[in-house]
Amino acid sequence: MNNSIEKKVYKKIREYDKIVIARHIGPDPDAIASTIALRDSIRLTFPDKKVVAIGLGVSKFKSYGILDKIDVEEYMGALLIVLDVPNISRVDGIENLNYKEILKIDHHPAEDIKGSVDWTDEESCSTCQMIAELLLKTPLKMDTKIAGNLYLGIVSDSDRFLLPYTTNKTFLVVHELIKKSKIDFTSLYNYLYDRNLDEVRFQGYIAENMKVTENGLGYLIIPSDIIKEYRVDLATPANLINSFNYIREVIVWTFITEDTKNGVYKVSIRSHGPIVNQVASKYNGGGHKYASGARIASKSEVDSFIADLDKLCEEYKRASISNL
Ligand SMILES: [Mn+2]
Repeated sequence: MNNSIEKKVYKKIREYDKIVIARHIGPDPDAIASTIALRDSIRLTFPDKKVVAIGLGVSKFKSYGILDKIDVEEYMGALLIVLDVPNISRVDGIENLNYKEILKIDHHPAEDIKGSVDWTDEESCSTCQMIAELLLKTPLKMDTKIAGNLYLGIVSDSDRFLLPYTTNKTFLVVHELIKKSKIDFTSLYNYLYDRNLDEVRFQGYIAENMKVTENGLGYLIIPSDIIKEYRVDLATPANLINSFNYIREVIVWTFITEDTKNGVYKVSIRSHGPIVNQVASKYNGGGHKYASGARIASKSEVDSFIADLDKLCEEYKRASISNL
């Protein structure tokens, strides 16, 4: 493994007796699976180390494993491993933690977190792909549960190998993962794709009500009453957004969900062409070039956000026509 980044990560992990692993707020399967897989691998490899994976638990993700509650006193001076998030303000659960240094592993474009060991790979489809590489290339151990978690994180973040971040390396890593762990991967899909009828009906509501501009922006503002009426939760629109891919009339699409409790609009954005993360960062968000999120404080800002995205679509359309 020479002096590879994986080796540097491994050495840093080996150096510490106390390790806290954290990820972004509002976690997705990649964030949850990567933290739990790395924690379990460190526990398996170094039984004497104290290692925890923190952040608010999400009940529908409990099949990946249970997150830890910590006593911050006990983890004073620990190594903080930050996964799947580039900005410190979005790391879940580290407010009172007195850590010594940060080790960062992430596939988002770099922002303010700078790890003393910093592995940022924008080419990677998921953080789970990076953790799988780490486990395959270093003495860190893997069992069936760990491999299954990593597989699901990769499948989820790449949207079943559909998104452009899926590369030959993704398939190589998945091949090695399955070969080494012998996971029965088809039986795992139920954990990702199981859903109730309320959610399917809510997907129908979105399809019925999404507005599409002549520039190809699909958008929908979802009032909190509708969330209640369909018995889904505030995270559901974001979970459904990839299902609206491959609609001929739509090049960028966004769901804006009213969160009355926190007084914000939670926004998810996907794109087929225009790069959307700059618009997202203008509205207190960020993310990938073609998959971003934001949090908007007021209805008037929501309107200007929609106008900005529509302009982006218009420019994109004009540029594609002049390239013909
Ligand atoms: Mn991710």
